[in-house]
Amino acid sequence: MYGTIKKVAAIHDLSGFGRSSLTAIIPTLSSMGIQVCPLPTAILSNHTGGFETYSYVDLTDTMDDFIDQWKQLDLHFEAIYSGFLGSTRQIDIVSRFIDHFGTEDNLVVVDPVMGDNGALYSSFTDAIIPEMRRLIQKADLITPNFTEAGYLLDESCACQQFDDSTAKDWLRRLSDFGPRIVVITSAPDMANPQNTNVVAYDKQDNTFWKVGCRYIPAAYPGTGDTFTSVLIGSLLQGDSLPVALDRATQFISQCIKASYGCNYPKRNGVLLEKELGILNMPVLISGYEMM
Ligand code: PXL
Repeated sequence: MYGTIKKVAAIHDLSGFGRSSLTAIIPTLSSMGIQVCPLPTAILSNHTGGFETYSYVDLTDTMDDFIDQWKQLDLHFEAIYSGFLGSTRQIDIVSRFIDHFGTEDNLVVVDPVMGDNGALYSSFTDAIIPEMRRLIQKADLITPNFTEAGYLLDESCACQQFDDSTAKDWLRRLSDFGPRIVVITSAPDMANPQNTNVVAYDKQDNTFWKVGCRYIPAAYPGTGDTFTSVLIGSLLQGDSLPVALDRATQFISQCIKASYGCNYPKRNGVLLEKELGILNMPVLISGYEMM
């Protein structure tokens, strides 16, 4: 009889240096007892955030063959998780992947990776935005950061105007694209500018959640990938949405604090390997709120 390890199909790039995408996702989910099956979208020497140059091998042409093999193997995944996509053609491939491997019971997660801190990543043009709007229709759960949420909704919002009612409006409108659960990360906290929030909406239960943490003035590439990995791992372990949000937020805060405290270079990503053990400790819920 087979073991009972759950599997996640992870459709992301592999960046050799910098702890983003697959090099963050594989260790994080593996530490949580979940098997990652990577479907690579591109191979880079290093990620694109904070390095002047990078080498890039696009894998679009290899993906269909790869997927055909998985179809022949009749694989089943408890979750499908897509992130950084190297070309708009890849969006169609992921969309068809979801049509084939998505079921009533598994969790389809799309992280609409496009940008951060108010701008698109250097490898994208505006053409990615309507394509990503199309892809999120197929997801059960999406995890845009504040910048990506703004692009998806065609909204530019000054941080001082992002109050709870605006957050709820954005979450609802994003769920109108299709996903049952919407999570926005790095949302500004109007009441406490020294904090940042993760806000979330579960359309089926009609519940809104907020988890706050202290803002640290440092952006490390790959933290979105690690956050979403912990969120998925926690949900697959059977946690509720607010507990999963709480665990993911606490873990990322811990990674950022450990890295910031020793002045670790931002572009190297967070000191993930030092912190992974935390994911196996008893869960202490620190403070999610209903919004
Ligand atoms: O973590 C997001 C990400 C994924 N993949 C590549 C990136 C980035 C962010 O910079 O450059 C290649």
